[in-house]
Amino acid sequence: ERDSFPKDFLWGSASAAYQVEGAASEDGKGESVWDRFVQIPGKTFKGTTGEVAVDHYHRYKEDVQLMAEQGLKAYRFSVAWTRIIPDGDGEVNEKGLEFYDNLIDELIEHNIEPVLTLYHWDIPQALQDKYGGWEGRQVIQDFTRYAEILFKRYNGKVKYWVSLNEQNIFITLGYSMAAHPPGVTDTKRMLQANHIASLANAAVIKRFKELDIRGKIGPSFAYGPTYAIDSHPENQMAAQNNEEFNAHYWMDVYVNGRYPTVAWKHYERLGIAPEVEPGDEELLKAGKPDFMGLNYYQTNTVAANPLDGVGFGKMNTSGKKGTSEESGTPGLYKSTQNPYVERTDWDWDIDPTGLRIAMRRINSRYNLPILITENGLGAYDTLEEDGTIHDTYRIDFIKKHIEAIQDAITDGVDVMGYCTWSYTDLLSWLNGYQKRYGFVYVDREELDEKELKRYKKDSYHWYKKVIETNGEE
Ligand code: BGP
Repeated sequence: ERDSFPKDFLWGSASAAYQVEGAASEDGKGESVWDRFVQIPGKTFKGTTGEVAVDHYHRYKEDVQLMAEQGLKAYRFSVAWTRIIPDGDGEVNEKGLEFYDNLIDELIEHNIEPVLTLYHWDIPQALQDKYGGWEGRQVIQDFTRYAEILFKRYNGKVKYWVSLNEQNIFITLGYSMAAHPPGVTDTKRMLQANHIASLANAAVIKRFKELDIRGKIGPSFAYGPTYAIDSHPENQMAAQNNEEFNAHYWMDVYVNGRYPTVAWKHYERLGIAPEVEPGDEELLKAGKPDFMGLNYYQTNTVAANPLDGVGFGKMNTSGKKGTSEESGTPGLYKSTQNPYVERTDWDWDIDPTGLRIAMRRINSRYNLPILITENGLGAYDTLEEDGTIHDTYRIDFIKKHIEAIQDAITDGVDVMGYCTWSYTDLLSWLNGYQKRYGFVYVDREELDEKELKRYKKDSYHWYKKVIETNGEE
């Protein structure tokens, strides 16, 4: 017998500005690092960009209408910094704010709780040029100023705020595989940029408290538990390493304001630990989040990796099963294939139990409520002639993950809500538009006429029932 979901559970869904909005240079919007990065040949799948995306900027009313009809309780979206302050630190662009005023009002009018993400990877290009973006300490002030504008404007309207989305992903992919902007491969710079991003994260949370904003704030962290391939002690050690270096290294800082000892000593030994200045630790400690936002997609399975072993390997961004390569950190761990789970066409392990484990670990190590800010299945969908999409695989995926959440609730974990990734189909940063996540199908074939017609998938109707029955469907 499982416990029921709390009465006020937030059944939601999510998106991010660059992935849905389009209107990349409309109404005074400035250029972000992603607007620039996608222009570099070979960086994204077949050169896809978010210039038009799914045109949410012009169709937000239609999209909110679909949400309302479905009974959605919460919608997580991000604000594009470059709409609000086009060059990052200069004039405020009223036109950009108006878009979010309208979106938020529309949501509230339809009883949908807005969940606002301050930063989903699109730092202004001007700040990248000026001081290296996340590598410049000035970003702490500039990001706080931007956040403060939104805090004050939407105080009382928006009750749930996400500070940084997946700091671990935008930093590691940006500085260790050159896969995200700024397209660098340099571990020392990565750790330094990361430290500054942590300070910026803490600074906005601290400001939120000082301003006494009515609501809750926390980061969204990409976490999937690590398994060892078997019980060999060295493989167990590899799994422990992966947890320390890829999870505690961030979450410990968010919650306790300090780096985990093992990873810190390791980086110090290599001479690449970040430069901590006086006052940093105090700031980190002052920025404790109200909840942990959890983005969960998959678990990792690892084995020991010798000092001359594999480094970063190729990711599968083509959607051709089995094309990802082994990857790891020499001396610490390397990825291996879990023989017990199925994988998606992009080689992501499908593992609902991993979500329950993730939630229990966060609960016992950090003792914070959890808001699941992303979870979903990227897949190929087929639009039938009659306008239906039979995505039973997605229903199956989400259903099992909801059960895992209910198990975690039964275990005693405090969960505020569940946002699926994503609401409509949208741009997958590196995988183009063919990797679909939405409840709502967007037909990009008709891009020429800028039709971008929306169709309800089977999962749309199914999730409606989940919401109606508070998760008992
Ligand atoms: C998360 C991001 C999202 C989204 C999702 C799916 O890391 O926060 O923005 O993109 O992953 O990933 P992908 O698009 O690579 O399939």
